[in-house]
Amino acid sequence: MRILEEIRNAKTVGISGHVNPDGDAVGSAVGLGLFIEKALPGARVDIFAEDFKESLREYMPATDRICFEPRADVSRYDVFIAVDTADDRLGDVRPFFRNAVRTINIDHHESNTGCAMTNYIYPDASSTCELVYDLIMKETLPDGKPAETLLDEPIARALYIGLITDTGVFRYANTSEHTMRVGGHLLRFLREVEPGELIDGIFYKKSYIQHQILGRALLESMLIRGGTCIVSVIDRRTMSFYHAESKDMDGIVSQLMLTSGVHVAIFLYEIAPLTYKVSLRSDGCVNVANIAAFYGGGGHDRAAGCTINAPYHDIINNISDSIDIQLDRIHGR
Ligand SMILES: [Mn+2]
Repeated sequence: MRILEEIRNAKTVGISGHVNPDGDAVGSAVGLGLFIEKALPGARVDIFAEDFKESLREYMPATDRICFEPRADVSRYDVFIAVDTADDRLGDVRPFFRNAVRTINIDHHESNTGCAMTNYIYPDASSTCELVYDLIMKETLPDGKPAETLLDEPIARALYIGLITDTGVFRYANTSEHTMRVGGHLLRFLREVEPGELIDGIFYKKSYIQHQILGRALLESMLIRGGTCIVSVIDRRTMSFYHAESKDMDGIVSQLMLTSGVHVAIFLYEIAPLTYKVSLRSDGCVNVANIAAFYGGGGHDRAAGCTINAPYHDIINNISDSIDIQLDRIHGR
């Protein structure tokens, strides 16, 4: 796909990532939006996002350009671009996508089969931001110059944030040689903030509440399946005791996964009575995306999630069974 060809005559362009947006969803929307704005100065570009976490707001460039509510003054976009998701998780702006004259979908989720007229979906990419970078790099501007010349601090920072978010700061298996090259190139443009501060601020810093609830989750965790699987559950009472909200639960499953000997981590927290948000991590021996998909969720081979309505022991038993079935299949039992 050539992005500028796709949107050449557009007067209005809308872009949105998924609901409950992370650094890659916002970064890819902002990075692509700022790029299109520079490449097509005549076009109106609306970048949409749901509200996102404070630390991301602090470091994400051009947050004043983001519409946090759907707008009423455009009834039909010439082009609407869904990034880092299919249209099913666009939330309030989904009608804009469905109604648009042209639709484009840019994503790296394996579960996404392409929901737009033009799809640019590569599950091998670390992040949607990596894909946006690739699209920019292969583009030529109307005056014949490479579009690369439009890369600037805000575009690079937005894309870099997506890269560090989805690769866990270049740690996860989705980090390829290409990802590092992209990161290296983007790094050249970062001026407003030190890369180390950006990574600490977005990735490692936690609020006191977050540290407390993380500590509680670690304390209450259990090893199952002979120590190969770790499980932890936080119920609503515990959450309210620490004044913790859903957003404070981020990163707990990854910390559980850092336990020696563990191949799979399962973290549950209760979002409504007997309704649990389930996060799954794996070192690759089990495909947790399949398990999450079975319960109507999604994600990647090694990191996935779903929401399940059942007592938590049932959830853990069922997921543990699914893990056994997968392992048996691998070992040909
Ligand atoms: Mn992503």
